[in-house]
Amino acid sequence: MLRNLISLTKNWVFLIFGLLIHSLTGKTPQRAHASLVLLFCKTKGKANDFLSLMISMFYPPYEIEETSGFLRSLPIKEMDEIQASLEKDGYHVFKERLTADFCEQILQQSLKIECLLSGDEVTAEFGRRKYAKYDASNPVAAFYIIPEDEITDIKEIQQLVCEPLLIKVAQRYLKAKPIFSGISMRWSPHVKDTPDSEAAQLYHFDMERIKWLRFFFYLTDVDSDTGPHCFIKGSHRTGAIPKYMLDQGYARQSDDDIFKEYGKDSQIEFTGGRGTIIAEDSRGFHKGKMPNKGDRLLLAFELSTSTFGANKRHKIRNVRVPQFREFALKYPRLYHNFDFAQKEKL
Ligand SMILES: O=C(O)CCC(=O)C(=O)O
Ligand SMILES: [Fe+2]
Repeated sequence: MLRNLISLTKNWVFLIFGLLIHSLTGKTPQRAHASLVLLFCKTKGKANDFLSLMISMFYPPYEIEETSGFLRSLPIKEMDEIQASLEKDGYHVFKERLTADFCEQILQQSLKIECLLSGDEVTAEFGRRKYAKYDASNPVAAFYIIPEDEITDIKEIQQLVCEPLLIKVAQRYLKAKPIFSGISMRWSPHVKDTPDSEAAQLYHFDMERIKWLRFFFYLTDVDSDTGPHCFIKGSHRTGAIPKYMLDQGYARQSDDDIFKEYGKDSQIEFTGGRGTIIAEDSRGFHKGKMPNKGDRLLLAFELSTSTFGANKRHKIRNVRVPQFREFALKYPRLYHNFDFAQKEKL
């Protein structure tokens, strides 16, 4: 009991000190990020709720009038429904999709880029970093990670990071000004018959930020065999993860343990055609199901209330979309985690 209290106090001190350093330098000391994870686990999420309430007082949502996106702007009733399902279930699948052409443009560019090979075997085998272009006819790794600076240089991706609908949905959920972070794009081919831990094919919760809403975009058709993203309904809520699981910290969980705890019915397997957009509070349990055949190209990013946590900034080498430039001037906090190249300084 006393040991617990001492540990809690110590971690709050590290966290508050880290927040101070972060506000001065933009960087989070590793120890402070570790304290965020530990306090999430010890308080079943209450620490994050408290911190995000504080942040939302300092950074209340933007007034965003624009309806200039390529996704339809939604009536207030529909926005309320999305908000309610995010709060209750932790996810929302949008009725609107990216067009096939939009997805194809991104996919084609992903094939030209040298990806970082990843996966349990790759990590063990190569040790050092290894890069290769994705070749669907001969995949050699469970995970092909497209380097982040290449992703942010793609025109269509820049269109997505100034898409008013996504920003509006996120800031309603966060109750604060959102910041784009955690941009990733990965090919997950079928290469083996056991789920890959490195490739996020086992259940886990994310904890890179204090509060965030993560968006997933399917750039290929995804059915039950080609690696759908999966989520445990309601597991994002405060108190929803049992103590014995939280006591393991940031650990991966087996399907069996997850189903024992939540029941198999609480698992949502998001199947959907290319262009499907999912919003999810990924502090709840989620994974990418191991593909049994074919492959999946997934784009993801989150909108967070603060960049405190993982020190992962994004570079913008070229601004390719006029609305992106406009938004960067008008809503600077959205791009607080982006470093614009000198020639693109706004
Ligand atoms: O590949 C997936 O569907 C899961 C990805 C994931 O865990 C994440 O983006 O946080
Ligand atoms: Fe994750």
